[in-house]
Amino acid sequence: MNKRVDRLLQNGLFFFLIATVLLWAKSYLAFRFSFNLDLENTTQEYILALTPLGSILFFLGLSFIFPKAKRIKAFLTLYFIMSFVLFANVVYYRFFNDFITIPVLMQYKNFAQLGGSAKSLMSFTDLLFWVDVVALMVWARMKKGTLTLSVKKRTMGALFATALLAISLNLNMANDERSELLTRTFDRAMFVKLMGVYNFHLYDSIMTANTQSHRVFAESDELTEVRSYLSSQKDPKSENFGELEGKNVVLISMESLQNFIIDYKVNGKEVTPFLNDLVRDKNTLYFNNFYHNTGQGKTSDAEFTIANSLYPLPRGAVFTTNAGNEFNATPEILKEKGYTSAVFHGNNDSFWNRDVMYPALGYDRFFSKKDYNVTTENSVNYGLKDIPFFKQSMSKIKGLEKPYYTKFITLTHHYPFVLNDEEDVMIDRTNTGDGTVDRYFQTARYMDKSLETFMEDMKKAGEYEDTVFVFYGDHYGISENHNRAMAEITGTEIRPFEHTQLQRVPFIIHSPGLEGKTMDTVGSQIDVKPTILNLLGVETEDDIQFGTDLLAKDREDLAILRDGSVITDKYVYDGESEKCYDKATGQELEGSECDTIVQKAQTELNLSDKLVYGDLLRFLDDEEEDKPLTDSPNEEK
Ligand code: GP9
Ligand code: MN
Repeated sequence: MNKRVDRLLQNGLFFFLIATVLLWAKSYLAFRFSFNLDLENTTQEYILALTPLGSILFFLGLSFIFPKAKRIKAFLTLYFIMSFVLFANVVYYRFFNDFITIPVLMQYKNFAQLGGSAKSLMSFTDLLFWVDVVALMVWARMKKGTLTLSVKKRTMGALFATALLAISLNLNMANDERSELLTRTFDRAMFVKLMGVYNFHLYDSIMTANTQSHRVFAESDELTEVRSYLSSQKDPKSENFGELEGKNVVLISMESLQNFIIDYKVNGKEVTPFLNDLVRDKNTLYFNNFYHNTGQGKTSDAEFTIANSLYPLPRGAVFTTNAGNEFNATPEILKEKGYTSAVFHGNNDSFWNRDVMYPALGYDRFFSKKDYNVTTENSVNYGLKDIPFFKQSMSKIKGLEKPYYTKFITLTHHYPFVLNDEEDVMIDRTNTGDGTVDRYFQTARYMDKSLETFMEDMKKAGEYEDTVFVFYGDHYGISENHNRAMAEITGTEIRPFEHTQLQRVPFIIHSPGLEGKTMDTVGSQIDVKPTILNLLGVETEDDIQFGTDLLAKDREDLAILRDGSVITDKYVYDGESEKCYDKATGQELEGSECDTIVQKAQTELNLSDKLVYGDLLRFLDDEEEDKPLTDSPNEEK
């Protein structure tokens, strides 16, 4: 008996098959329980179970390419890599509710800095992901010398044939479920649900190569295509044109702040008392139907869209993937009007590739971690706490030449929403039992306090009167993974309708003398550039931009989100579930009712992507050169 077991343990094919089954089971369990894939029917259950098999057989089978003596080592390495890919996706998903893509991986610097966040995303049970890897290594070690991965050619053929069969069966079934799966690039969850994580990475690699080649082959007539689409759209102008001409601008990126928090109370206490007063101030324009457009690039995507009025990309952060592009961003435009521009942020300058991207956007100065006094006492989580951050920024902003266009990026209200000092805790936690949600209110309260102190300091320093303050929430802070707790917080079940509505972030423009009101016009971060530039009296008619002036009367109510969701004054369409709702009642409608707006969203997102991938704005200079000289307003006579 023992001998038979022993012989089995030395059998390469047996080793291969056991490993395949282990990895298959592990992958299936991870797909099923670590990702929230919204399985709609039993066919999708079967697909999910089948989906890892083909790719596992294929990738592990690659070990046969190696010489016999090295095969076991190659096999174990491949097994380890696949396990690692799976594990990395599981951890990444816990926070980002998304899968890793190559462009995101290239931002490895960000991963290295995740520190506290990464640790809090892992648990002791994660060790289970590695039990099989260790077991196989021990097995190979014990049978070293006798265990070889040599199989008959026929067997090898059978293994690859099975792999091929499994993959094509998978593709067929996936295609029946979703016909345009491979072309709908923004829907990663759908892809993983129907094709699995491993195939997703293969697909992602091909897409990345494709993107790179886009730039090389892009031609200037593609810019004409974008232009003609934009000129076919209405570009209304507000009556407020030039109302804030010559004023300083202070943009404030409010980390992870969603709009539902305005006026929200915990145990009778307001979470954001400062913002609640500010939105009602007579000199404040407050937009309460304003959405974020961000994708995987989070804070940096919001920065990108606000500066350029272009959409961020469906994969990766445009700050990292396309920092070499030509842009026509707000700081650069304002420079021509005599503005000095600067960014203030308490984190490393390389985070999100900002040190490279800011000069490309036309910023003159970037005050980052190295310009601040950052100690363990005055930092938490990602870095310098918001209150000392604003305090220390005062002397820097006072030193800037006027008028200035500045941006302050807050940090403390970032996942996992932790405070490390009793003094910073100014409100109770909620008690949904979901730690992330419960802590969210405490860090939001802290950030609100920091904004209040900043505003007071600006007043004291005499920097208030001539300045326009623009506050925006950068992106959601609480992902779909917390729907149960959020249902408790909002008092209603979170369907795709409510989920889309939760993507609203506060957008506030405040300036002494500005005629304030609350506006329920539907808009998004893409509209910030034209809105601000119009207020400052800067013509943007010829600019290539997808947003419109939020203050224009005959403007179309519209917000297109990066996942393909669309919101108008009538409809809310959720891109992920593809469900259409009545905006006023939240009632689900026939999908076809949303067809027109879905189409428009697709066209706009595709054109914007084409523009960024192809670096099409570089052709603007050529256009300029083609114009007769007398057209140039800057011509020196
Ligand atoms: C890091 C800060 C947070 O510098 O902007 O980035 P996020 O994770 O929100 O994109
Ligand atoms: Mn952020």
